[in-house]
Amino acid sequence: MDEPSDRGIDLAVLESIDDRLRWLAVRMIDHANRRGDTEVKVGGHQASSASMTSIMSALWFGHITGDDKVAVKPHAAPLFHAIKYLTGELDRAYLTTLRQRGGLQAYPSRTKDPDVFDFSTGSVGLGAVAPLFSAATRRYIDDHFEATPPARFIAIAGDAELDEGNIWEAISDPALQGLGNVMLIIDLNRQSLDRIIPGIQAQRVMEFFRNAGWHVVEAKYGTRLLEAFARPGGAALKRHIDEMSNEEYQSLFAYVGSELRERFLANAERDVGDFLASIDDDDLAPVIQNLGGHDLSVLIDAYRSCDEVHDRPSVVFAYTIKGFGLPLVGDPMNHSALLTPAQIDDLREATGLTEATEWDRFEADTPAGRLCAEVGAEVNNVPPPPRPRLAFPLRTGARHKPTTSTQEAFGRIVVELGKDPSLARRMVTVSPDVSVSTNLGGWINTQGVYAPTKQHNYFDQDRLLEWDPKPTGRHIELGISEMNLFLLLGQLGLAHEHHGEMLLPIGTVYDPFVLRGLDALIYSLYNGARFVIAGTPAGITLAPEGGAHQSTITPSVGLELPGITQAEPAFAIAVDWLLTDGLDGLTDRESLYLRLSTRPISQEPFAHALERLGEQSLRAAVLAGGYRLREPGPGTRLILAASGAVMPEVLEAAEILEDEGVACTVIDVTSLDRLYRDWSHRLADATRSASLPESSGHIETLIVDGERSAPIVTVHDGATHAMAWLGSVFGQRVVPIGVDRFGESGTIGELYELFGLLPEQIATAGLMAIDR
Ligand SMILES: Cc1ncc(C[n+]2csc(CCOP(=O)(O)OP(=O)(O)O)c2C)c(N)n1
Ligand SMILES: [Mg+2]
Repeated sequence: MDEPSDRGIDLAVLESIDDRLRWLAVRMIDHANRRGDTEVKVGGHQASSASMTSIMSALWFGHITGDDKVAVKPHAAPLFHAIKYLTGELDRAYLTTLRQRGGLQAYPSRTKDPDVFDFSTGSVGLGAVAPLFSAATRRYIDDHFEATPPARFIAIAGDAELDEGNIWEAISDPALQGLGNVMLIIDLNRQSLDRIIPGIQAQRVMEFFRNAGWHVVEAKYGTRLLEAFARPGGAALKRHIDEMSNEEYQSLFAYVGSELRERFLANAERDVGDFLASIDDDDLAPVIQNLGGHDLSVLIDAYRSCDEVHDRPSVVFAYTIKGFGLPLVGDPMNHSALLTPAQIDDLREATGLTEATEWDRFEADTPAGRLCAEVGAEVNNVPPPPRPRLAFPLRTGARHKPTTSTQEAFGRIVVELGKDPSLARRMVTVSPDVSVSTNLGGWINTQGVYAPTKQHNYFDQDRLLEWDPKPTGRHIELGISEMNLFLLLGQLGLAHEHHGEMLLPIGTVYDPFVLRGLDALIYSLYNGARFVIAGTPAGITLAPEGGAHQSTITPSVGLELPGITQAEPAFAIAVDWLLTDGLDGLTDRESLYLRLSTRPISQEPFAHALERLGEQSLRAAVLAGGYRLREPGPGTRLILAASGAVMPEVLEAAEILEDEGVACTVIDVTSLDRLYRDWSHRLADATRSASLPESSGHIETLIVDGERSAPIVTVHDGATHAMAWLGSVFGQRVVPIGVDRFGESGTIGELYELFGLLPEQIATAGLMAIDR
């Protein structure tokens, strides 16, 4: 193996880099755990890193080039940092900061690590397919903008990640087929966190990939094993290894020489022993334990074979052993195990290093040093320029019916935005089989459905919905997988950073099923992606649809998640302002989550507010989180604060109360999130500087002087908890009304009654709040 391979790659050089990477990753974790400056275990994964060192060295130093994007298995983060260090992107000082504040993150982070990962990973399964969604985004970009340079999209995942259903949802979606530039590499060490995976049935999993249209490659045996199999009688060795259980094969890694021979042959047929007689004791372990996933030339061949397949994604099953090259190799309990200081000393020595040189890079004028510099110059990340600012109107020209729903308004506004070609070219909608029922029909008819190749349309052209998929289309239809929705939105929402063109992605989803894709939503936000989602319809207001479709806790999800603003407007023009501003905010602010409803309500109260406050000031208030929809008459003060579809009941309750001599202010809370943040951030800042906050933020304009001791009734088609904090700002009593149980089928009236949302019930709650 010492001479340069015929591919122009010097395997000896690659192997020395491979050894150094394994050492650096293991030592970084060791160092983090021996600093002794934390009260909890620091952790880190030496065995998981060692399992895929060769996979990563072969990839970085023997395969990838400039524009390729790679997602790294969560537990291999230290290896990535070691690569970035050796190739010059990461400063040496960081090597001793793993899992430290301001240092290297425990798991790959696009946004927090100093050496930028293409994808964050951590929640297993999501990173394994994120590059697939990125490749789909690249294909979309190439079809709608000038073609980008060729790039490959690669994920390296642990084998236990394949337990996560989101992987199977992704690979089977028709929208994600045909992506020949995708390669998923599975670190098949047959071990997860707790155990050796019982009968992993690798073949069965491979069959799943084949059935989903993937090209499957196995890197099972290393060069030495393959050579042995090819010798006369070698077939017996192959048969014996193939028939052995995972557990038994793995247990052999603790042994060498005659003891290994004895254990290996314990249940073997005679011909296996006969064949092995030709191999010396010293040579036995390097042959029997020679897995493809630790053989650099086998791996590079496997990667290259994937490049030759252009019409579908590839998956490489690289057979490995957890802890390869370390004393804890193959131990079923090695997931969190750490080498002892003495074992570290041995490994340092075996790597040819001393305490003085242990963190060094290769000398620049050595073959390894030159290869590191070459790879660094080609693949290291250049920070992207800032996102462009686009010209958005303050409000679109969309016209709305006198009585309309926020969902209907949303559909019209999206169509209207699409009339400006400079916006339309960047807008892309996505829906998991609910585009029609979330009012994207108009957009689809004007902009078309996307498919990478034009599809034949067998149906008449004059139907209500034109479904004629073609490369110029701007709607991507997914199967019913909310995981796929949020993973795709996440990658579309990183198009600027990954592909050099900013997109304005808008996803629609039935509001309750935001929760079905929640981890993917969190994942995409954590990656720093920016997009808009319309959760619609929401709440018990979609009455007859029943409890399984009625969302209750989604407002809190939107409010509490970082990186996204939750908004729940009641009126059409407010939807327009929020959506237009939200898309503008994708340039330099954050994502937007609109919670919408199919309930048509009269737009008249809003028209009055518009007249009273003026467009400029009302728009600013709506964007800041709320406005005073109704001013009170004289009398005992009461505040009704509400969001969304319940507004007609709230306004009617105010009239009832006014008749009883209660002066009712009605606040339309358009974004609980903005209102809460404005207040709570000021509080946190004040606490930090130990001085009273000068203002409570926008809420001061909603609850004005003279009202700040009045009780508040909060009204929401959602769980009551989300709004209940409103009283804390000025110390007011709160009676929260909303939906704290699962819903059921019925009319809006029946269900509103069930949850105390009818005008009379709201009024009664108001009187109670005053009396108490
Ligand atoms: C969604 C999710 N569930 C659980 C975990 C905790 N966890 C981290 S790694 C792991 C096992 C990983 O096994 P594998 O993917 O085979 O990687 P290996 O350690 O073998 O390299 C588990 C259960 C997680 N990170 N994410
Ligand atoms: Mg594993």
